[in-house]
Amino acid sequence: MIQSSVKKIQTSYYDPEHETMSRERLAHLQLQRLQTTVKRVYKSVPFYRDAFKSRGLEPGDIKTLDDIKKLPFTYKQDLRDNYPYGLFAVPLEKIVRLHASSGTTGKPSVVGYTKNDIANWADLVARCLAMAGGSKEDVIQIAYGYGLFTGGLGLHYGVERLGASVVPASGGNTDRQLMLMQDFGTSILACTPSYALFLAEEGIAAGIDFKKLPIRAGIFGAEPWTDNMKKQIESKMDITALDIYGLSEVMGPGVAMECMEKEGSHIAEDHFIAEVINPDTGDVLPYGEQGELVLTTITKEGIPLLRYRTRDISTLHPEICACGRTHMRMKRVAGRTDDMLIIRGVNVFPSQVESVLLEFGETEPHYLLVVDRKGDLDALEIWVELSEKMFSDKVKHLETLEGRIRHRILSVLNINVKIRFVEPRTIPRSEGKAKRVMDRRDLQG
Ligand code: DLL
Repeated sequence: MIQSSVKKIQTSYYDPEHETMSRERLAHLQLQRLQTTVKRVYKSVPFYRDAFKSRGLEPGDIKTLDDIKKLPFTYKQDLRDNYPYGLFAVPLEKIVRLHASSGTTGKPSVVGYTKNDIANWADLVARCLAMAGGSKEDVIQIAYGYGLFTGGLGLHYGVERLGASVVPASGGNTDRQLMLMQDFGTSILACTPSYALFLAEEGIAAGIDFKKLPIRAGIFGAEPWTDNMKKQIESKMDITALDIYGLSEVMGPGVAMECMEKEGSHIAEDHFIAEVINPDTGDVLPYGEQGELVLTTITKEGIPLLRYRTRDISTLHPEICACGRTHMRMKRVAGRTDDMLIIRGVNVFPSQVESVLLEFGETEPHYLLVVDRKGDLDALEIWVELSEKMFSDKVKHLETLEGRIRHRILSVLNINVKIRFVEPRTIPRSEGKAKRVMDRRDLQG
C-alpha cells in the first residue's frame, strides 16, 4: 500500500498473520498465553505467589480474559523492592541480557531477557520498522543511547532482524550524526523527538538541505510529544515522523507503534494485554476513556509482569485500523501521572503547554515549565525561547505575543501563567529524553 507523505513511503506487514489476526483468534491466543504466564509466575516468582495467596487466588481461576481484573497490579516500586533479580521467573543462567530503567532517584528497576525474549523483541521492533516503510534496502541510524537504556540496543536488534543496515550512532555528537546521515545515506532515523528536532535545526543551520537527502522517515519516542511537534520535525526534515512507545519494565521500544494512518499506536496485542484504568480507584475504564495504561506481558520469560502500572496517560481504541491491522491502538501519551503538575488545583501536562506554544509558530519549540511557590500558592512560569529573528524584534511585538500566548493558555488550560521569553539557544538541549519541568517548590521549603 502506498501512502502519500512528503517523500513517498511504501509500507508492508512484517508479520501479517499476527498483525491482522481476527479479534476472535487474537482473544483466544491472549487467553492461552495469559494462563501460561500466570502459571509461570505462580510457580517461579515468590512475590506473585504471595500476592495470589493473599487474595485467595489460584492460577486456575483465570478462565476468561475478563478474569485479568482479578490479578494484582505490579508497580515500579515492586521491582525496586525486589532489586535486582527478585521478580525474575527464570534462573540467571537463562538470562542473556540485562537492562535497567532510567530512574532519577534510588535504585533503577532491572529487567532480564532470555534468548526467546530477545528474539521476540527483535521481531516486534522489525514490525515497527516495517510500519514506517522499513525494508532490507534501508539504512537506519539509531541515535537513541546504547547501554542500560533499552532504546539503542532494542532498535538495533530489530533493524538487524529486518535485514536493513544499522548505523549504531548512539546518542549525542550532533555534528557527527549529521555527517553520518549525509555520507551513509540514512533513510530512517530513530531517536527521541526532542533530539530529532535539535538535529533538524542544527542541520538547517549548517546548510543541509534535507529534501535532497534519502532520509524519509523517523521513529521517535521515549518521551511525550505532540502533533504540533511532529509537524515541525516533519517539515524541517522532510520526513514522515511516527511515534514508537515502550518501557523497559515491559520490554523496551516496540510495545506499540504508530502506522502510516497516524491514528494512534498499535499495541502488539499478541504479546501484551492492555487496559486503561482510573489511577485513583484501579477500576478498568471503557475504551475511549482516558486513564492510566496498564500492561500485562504474555510471552515474556525473564521477567513477566502482571498488570504493570505504567503511569502513562492514554486511551485505547479497539476499532480495526484502515491499515488493516487489528491490534488496538493507544492514543499518543498525554503525559505521566508523576509528571503531571497540579497548579492551584488544575492538572497540567507539559505536552498541553507544548501544544499551545507550537500553535503560534512564532517562538522556538524549546520551552521549560518552571514551578515556584509564592506564599501558599503555586506559580507556573513558562520559559519560551525566541528565534534569532524574534529576539531582535520590536519590544512592542513581543509584549503582544506574550499576551496572546498567556490568554490562549488561560482559555485552554484554565490557569494563569507567566510567560518569560529567553534568548535563542539558552534552554538546554537533550540528546535523550528532554527535561521540560523545573520544580523549584522543594527548594523553598
Ligand atoms: O523509553 C523505551 C523506549 C525507547 C521507547 C525508545 C521508545 C523509544 P524507559 O526509559 O523505561 O523506556 O521509559 C519509559 O518513557 O513509561 C513513557 O512515560 C515514556 N515513553 C516511552 N515512549 C513514549 C512515547 C523507554 N512514544 C517511559 N510517547 C514510558 C510518550 C513515551 N512517552
